[in-house]
Amino acid sequence: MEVQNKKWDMKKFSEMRQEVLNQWPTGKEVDFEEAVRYHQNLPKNQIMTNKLREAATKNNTLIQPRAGVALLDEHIELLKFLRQKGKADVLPTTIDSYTRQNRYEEAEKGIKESEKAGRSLLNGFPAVNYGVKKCRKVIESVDCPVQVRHGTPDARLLAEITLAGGFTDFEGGGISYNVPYAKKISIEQSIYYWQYVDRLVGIYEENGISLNREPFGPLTGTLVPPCISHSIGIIEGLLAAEQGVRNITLGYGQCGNLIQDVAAVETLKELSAEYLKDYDVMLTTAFHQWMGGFPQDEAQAFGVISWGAATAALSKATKVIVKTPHEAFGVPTKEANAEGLRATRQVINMLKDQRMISSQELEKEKEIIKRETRQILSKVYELGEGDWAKGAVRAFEAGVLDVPFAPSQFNAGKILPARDNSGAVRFLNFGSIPFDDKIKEFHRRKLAERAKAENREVSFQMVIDDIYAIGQGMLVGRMDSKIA
Ligand code: 8ZB
Repeated sequence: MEVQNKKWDMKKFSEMRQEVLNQWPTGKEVDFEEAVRYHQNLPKNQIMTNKLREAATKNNTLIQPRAGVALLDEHIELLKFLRQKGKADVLPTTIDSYTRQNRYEEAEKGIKESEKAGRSLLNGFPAVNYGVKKCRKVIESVDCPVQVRHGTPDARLLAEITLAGGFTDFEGGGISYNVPYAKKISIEQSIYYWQYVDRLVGIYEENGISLNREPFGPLTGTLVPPCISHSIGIIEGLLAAEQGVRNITLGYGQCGNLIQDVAAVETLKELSAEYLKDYDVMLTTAFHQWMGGFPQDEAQAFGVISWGAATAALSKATKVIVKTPHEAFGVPTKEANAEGLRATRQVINMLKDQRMISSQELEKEKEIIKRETRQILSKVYELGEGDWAKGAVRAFEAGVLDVPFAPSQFNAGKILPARDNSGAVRFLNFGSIPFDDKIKEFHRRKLAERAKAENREVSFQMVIDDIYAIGQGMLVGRMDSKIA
C-alpha cells in the first residue's frame, strides 16, 4: 500500500465499512441514514461547529475539560457536574486506553469489574462497547456539544459509533494519534485509517450534517517547538479537508513563554488559512494548558493552570483545554476537574477584553515560527512530489518531521528541544529538520545566552532539567532555583 492524499471513492469506503462495523457487535447498531436524521434533530446548541463559529466571531475563548469514566450513569453524572459546577462551554468524552488500542474484550471486562466495584476501573468511557444507543443517552443528558477525545491510531469503529451516537466533534489524526501513542504502527497505516475517519465525516457533511475535526496539537506534550506541531497540524488539516471535512480546529500545547505561545496561536491561524486556502473549511484553534509534568501541590498546579488560561485568552484561541489540580496524579475527581475549569474561567473573563500589545518581539517570534514551518512543509511537499500523505510518510523516514520524546519507532527522535533564557522552546539538536543557516544560528544564539546566564555549557542536561522544571516549580530548568 502506498497512501495517497486523494479523496476516497464511495466504493472503497463502503467495502471497508462492512469490515469496520463487524469488528465489534455494536457496529451493527450503526445505520447511517438514521444517524443523519438523528443529527438533523439535535438541538442547535449541541452542535460543536455552531459553538465554535460563535466563539470565533466574538473573539471568545471556550473552556473544555477532559473527562471519561467506565460506567454510563457515572459518566453522565460527571459531564453534568462539569457543566453545572465547572461552567464548561463544551464537553468531552475521554475514551479509555483499551478502546484506544481496539481491545474491546478487555474494555468489556473493565465495564463488568467497574459495575461490581461500583466505581470506574477504566481511565475513560468505552464508547465502542456501549454502542450507539448508549452514546445517545450521554448526548441527551447534557445541553451542549460533546467531543470525543482519545488517542487512537485506528479509530474507524470508534468514529462510526460515536458520530452515529450524536457526538459532533472528533479529535485526532493519522500522525498526532499515532506518533505520541504507538510504537509499532507505521505512519502510512495510521494515515490510511484516519482517511477513513475523515471520509466518514466528509460523508456526513455531504448529507448536511456539520461535524468538527480536531487534530491533536500537543503531540508528546513536552517541549514541542511550535513549528513541529504547526507542520503536523496543517498536514492533518490538509488530509482531512481532502476527504471532505469542512470544520477543523488546530491545536497547540502551551510551552510557557507568553510571547512564544501567543505568536504560536496567531501563526497557527495565519499559516493554516494560507495552506488550506483551496478548501472551503472553517478553521478554529484549541490551546492546551501545559501538557508536560505538573507540580503535585494543588496551589502550584493552579498557578500553572491560570498561566495557561491567561495565555489562551491573550492569544484569542477559540477554545482552551483545561487541566486540573490532580494532573500530577492521574484521572481527577469531578470536583478537582470543576476547580480547574473555574480557575480558568476566572482568568479568561478577566482578560477577554484585553489584547497583547503588538511588539517587535512578538512580530519577530511570529516571523521565526512562520519561516520554520514553511521550511519544514516545503520539504514535506517536495518529498511527497506534491502529495501531502506521501510527503508525511517520507518526511518521517527522513527525519524532516520529527517529534521530541515520541515512542514511535517510525519517528527519528533526533531533535532535542531546550528552553532559552526566557523560557521559549528552542532547538538544541536539529536532527534532520530542514532549517536554513539563519534559523539554526538564531537557535544557537538563544541557547548560548542561557548558557552564559547560568554559567554552564549548552548540553543535554538542560533538556533534562527543562523536562522537570514546571513540575518542580519553575519554567526554565535552572538547577539552583527550585521551590519545591
Ligand atoms: C493526552 C491527554 C492527557 C491528559 C487527561 C490526563 C492528561 C486522561 C482522563 C483525563 C480526565 C479522564 N486525562 N484521561 N482527564 N478524565 N478519563 O488527559 O490527566 O491531562
